[in-house]
Amino acid sequence: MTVRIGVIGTGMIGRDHTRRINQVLSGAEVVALSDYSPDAARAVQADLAPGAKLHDRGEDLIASADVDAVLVCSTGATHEAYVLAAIAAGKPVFCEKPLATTAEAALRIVEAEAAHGRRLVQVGFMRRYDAGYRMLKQVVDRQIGTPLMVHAAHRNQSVPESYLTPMAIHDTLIHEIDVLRWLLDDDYVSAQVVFPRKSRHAHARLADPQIVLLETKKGVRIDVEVFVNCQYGYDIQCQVVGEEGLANLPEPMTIAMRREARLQSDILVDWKQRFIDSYDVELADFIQAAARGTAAGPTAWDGYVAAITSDACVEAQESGRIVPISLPARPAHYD
Ligand code: ISE
Repeated sequence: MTVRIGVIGTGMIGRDHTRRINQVLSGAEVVALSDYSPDAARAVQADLAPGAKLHDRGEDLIASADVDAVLVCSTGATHEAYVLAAIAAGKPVFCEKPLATTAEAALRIVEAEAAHGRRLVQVGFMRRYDAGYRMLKQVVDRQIGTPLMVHAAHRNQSVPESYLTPMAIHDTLIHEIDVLRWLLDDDYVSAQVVFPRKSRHAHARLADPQIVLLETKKGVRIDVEVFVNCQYGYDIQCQVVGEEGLANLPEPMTIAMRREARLQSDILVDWKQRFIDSYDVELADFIQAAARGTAAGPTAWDGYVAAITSDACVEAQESGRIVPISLPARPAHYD
């Protein structure tokens, strides 16, 4: 069976996922496209999906009888409405992070999925599919004893003027929020944000870098440096310290060169390249599940927990306080 997919939002990642579905993966085809800029959708149609139908409104794409499953890659503020419409139509939906921009909105999605009675939502937390994080998880689960601390860093080379202080949480830290609770099989109980000396490369409305301190239910202490104008590249670090050992996330594969009296290797600059393989694996997982009329991987519940945690982190940014995080009980169907 070929899963007929409609993509809403054809900018950066929507374009890339269309390429992935039509040129890299098997089992699915992009048959419909929609973007608030019709020119952007038309360009993706011309370059990557000549057979796809263009829809002015995402809602019409979701309702279309030709579409079996939906990818929501539009701007975060539009996610809730599109995901709810897909659930109402009974269609599997892959939603890029964040699932929604507020915890209340994410909860509405969780409740709608529960009322529908079958899993339909996969959230685009692709790091869980990354080979490096999967290797790290095996070691953390079996070889370094009980985890005690995590030291992590999320560094972007630079960000545009439109990237503001809270986006360090909603847009950037959100990946660590998800992947670290998966890695540790734990949940968060508090968040604090401290601000080091500001980089001269950060614009006026962005505090950069930031250090986010998280505490988990099991007592693990986590520090994540978020530094989105680090200048030198896109760099993701993660070190877990356990009772009997320590484990690091592997560096991306690269050639070590000896040249002109220097030992050197390249560092990536584009975040889309860093996890390119995991995007392939996450979408393959979605396609397989969608062919069975359901969804796989990170759940709407994971999206909801990430939203609650993000909100706490933003409150911690603004208040300077340690903000408690409390979660309702996880509905049984997410176990
Ligand atoms: C972007 O949206 C991402 O998802 C990247 O992984 C992250 O590094 C970047 O900061 C975000 O803006």
